[in-house]
Amino acid sequence: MSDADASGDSGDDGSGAFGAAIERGEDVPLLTGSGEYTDDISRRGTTHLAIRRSDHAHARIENVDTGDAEAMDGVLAVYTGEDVVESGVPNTIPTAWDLPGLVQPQYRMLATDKVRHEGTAVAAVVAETPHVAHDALERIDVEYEPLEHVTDPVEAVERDVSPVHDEAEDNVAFDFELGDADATDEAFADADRVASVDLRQPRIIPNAMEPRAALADWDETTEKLRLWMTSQNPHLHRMLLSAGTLGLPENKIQVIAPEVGGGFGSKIYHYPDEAVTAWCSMQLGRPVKWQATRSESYLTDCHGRDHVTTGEIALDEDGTIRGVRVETHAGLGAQLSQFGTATPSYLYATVLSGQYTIPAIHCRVVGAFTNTTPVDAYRGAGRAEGIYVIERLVDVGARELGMDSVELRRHNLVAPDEFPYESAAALVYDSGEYERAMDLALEHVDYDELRERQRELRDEDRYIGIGVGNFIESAGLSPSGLAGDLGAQAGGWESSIVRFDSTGSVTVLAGTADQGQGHRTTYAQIAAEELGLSVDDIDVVEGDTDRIPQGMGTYGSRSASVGGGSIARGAREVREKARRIAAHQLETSVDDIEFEDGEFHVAGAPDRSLHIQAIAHEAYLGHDLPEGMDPGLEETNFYDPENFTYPFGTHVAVVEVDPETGEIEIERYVAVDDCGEIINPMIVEGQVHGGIAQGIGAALYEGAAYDDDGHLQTRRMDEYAVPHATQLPDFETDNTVTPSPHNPIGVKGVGESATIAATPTIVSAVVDALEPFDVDHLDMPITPESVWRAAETGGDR
Ligand code: PCD
Repeated sequence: MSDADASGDSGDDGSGAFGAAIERGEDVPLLTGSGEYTDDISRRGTTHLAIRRSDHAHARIENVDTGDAEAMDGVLAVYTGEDVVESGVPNTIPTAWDLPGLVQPQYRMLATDKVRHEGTAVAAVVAETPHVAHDALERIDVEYEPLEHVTDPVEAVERDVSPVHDEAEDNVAFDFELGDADATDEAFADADRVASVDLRQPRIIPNAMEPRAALADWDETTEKLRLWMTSQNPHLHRMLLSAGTLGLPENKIQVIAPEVGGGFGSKIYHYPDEAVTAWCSMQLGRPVKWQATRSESYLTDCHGRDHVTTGEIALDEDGTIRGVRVETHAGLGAQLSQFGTATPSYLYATVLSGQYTIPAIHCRVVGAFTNTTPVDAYRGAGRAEGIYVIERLVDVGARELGMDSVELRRHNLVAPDEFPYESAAALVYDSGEYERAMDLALEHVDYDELRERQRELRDEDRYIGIGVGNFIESAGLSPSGLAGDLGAQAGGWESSIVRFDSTGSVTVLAGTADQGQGHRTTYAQIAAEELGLSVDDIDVVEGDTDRIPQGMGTYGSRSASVGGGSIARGAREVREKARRIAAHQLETSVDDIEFEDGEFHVAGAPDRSLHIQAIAHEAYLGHDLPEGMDPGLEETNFYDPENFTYPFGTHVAVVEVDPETGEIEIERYVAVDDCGEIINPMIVEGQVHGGIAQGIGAALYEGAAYDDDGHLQTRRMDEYAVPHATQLPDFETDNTVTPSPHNPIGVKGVGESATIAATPTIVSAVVDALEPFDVDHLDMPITPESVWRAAETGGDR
């Protein structure tokens, strides 16, 4: 580690594992096919569940006839919403975040009265094989009375439509405000210029490689439920399932997340489907497995974004930003999901200051129910939407002033000596050197020369665009007190256990849950560093609530800072206990013991030493420990950081557009990211690569489309465009390192950063290319058609 303060409080020398590009040990089982995903697991007598879903966007359920399905060979049971109600379980799917004035309609495992979006679960078939279960779905006869539907968040609120929920006649779930409206009005009245942009951030679909799945096994004799599921947060799922949904105490539920093939936010949510799987097992007393099909995933995995926004920026002639005003209609879908309420409010409005000192900010968000799949976290959740708005505003502001957009950015950056920086959008940024990262990114592309080239090429009717995206992210969701003040129904801490055994090997049990991020490698690096061991001495366990008693899970780029912070703290406590044992056995005082490469030795007498692994053995023998010390060598740690971490950086894209065909080619993509101390540079680079790809996907390709009947049109991989590798350039990545003072290892998150940065960067580049055609904004996804149309109609060509 490069920073002495961040590397630990002891001044001891670590093993050098932290910061090394160590290969991901977890990949071997995944690449050789021995990794176990939920669907690979089977219990004796496993049965199979398939879920009948509505093909209406909005309808009253008149009747559900299950007779034919029940009569099929191999069908064990067919359940409807009424059956769940009659079973007497609490049967609610709770949201995890309350907001002032929030309307919280009933949300049940299986619908009873109405279906509110295409894909709503209406009935459940359990059969001996998955094929029979799926065939039986077609034999269920559901009679509907169709109702008027709405899929657009603005229409939902403004047009007189039949409400999604009777409780919210105008379809408004919440009307949220942040910032100072009066101060913002004043800033706008005083400023020299105002620029504005109307924009849409389309609904996108997370597209994890592995569709959701669950296997539930209810043991009637112990009255205990074991539930394997594709979860980013098994403990949170245990909590939400217990009281609210199934009516079991937490100690009667074990949630296991085995290998999980990607989440990107879609596996945070406590969906009805996994709960139904568990409930069916409780009814039948047999194990029940549900594996979503790919189309079922498109239809029911949470979608992301879906914002319609008007943004305004007030500026002085010299480029000083005076204020920002934002009004957004956020589509929530038909139900309030886990983070469906927090994402477009607290995770969105609070980042609207971006990297800039903006004295006055006001944001209003109307959260609207629509007859669509519920919206929840998708990579960047809330922060991506907010940074997109401020970066678009800075670009249109620069256009308004006739100023280079980099100069406008530079003029308003929060300076290094202003940290901790309290923004007008209510966050306190931890640390940052924004200009250093921006300059590094600009250097990579040779910005001034590039602008020169752009001018020359325009004379030849060739149009390149240079897009610059500055971002911050509020990463590492915590601390609990603040989360509570803001309405969260859960804490923001993380928990871990660091345990030596008597042979000197170490097990780290962590409350987070990996879906591909590389926790097993990076957590081993953290523990190895603190304990002076090699990563091979350390085994990392996640994703099993019976092995790891407590945790909050993996989302909001929190695992490195909150989970990793907890592991570092636990490892340090373990090391200090070992130090006391060493002092005792070496017959010296604790203060005289030094620690290096796993070895405790007496200061000035390096040959009088004991290795930490030998001490572990002694700790479990318990024969010769300091007076009053308990045997064993393990610590359970709960860690509640004082604040988020604030990763930041600058991305630059160079594109060429062809106004004749609308074709967009990304020539170069440079990403400079600062995620504080880097645990593993190879993993961080991988996170940035994946993040850029998804950010570009949103800018140029992706979008969930509903037709006039409220049917999802993008429900297969050949209908929903994610970028292919051949459509992406080689990414050029670099880092600056500004440690976070908010956790013991100085790290900031990185998992979502590049997604947040890439989308505005690409949009900025395409719009910049089209400047000669007077185009100052294009909505996503920017397709060749939209470029061609803009070039035809946008300007004076
Ligand atoms: N790291 C390092 N260093 C630093 C930071 C970090 O090394 N400084 C690393 C760690 O350790 C890990 C990673 O990296 O391994 C990441 O981290 P973070 O940032 O902390 O994060 P996390 O928590 O772990 O994770 C989460 C994220 C998110 S959030 C998302 S979406 C996505 C990302 O992650 N998802 C995913 N990424 C990824 N990857 C993969 N492979 N897969 C997936 O699924 Mo949300 O909220 O949920 O919307």
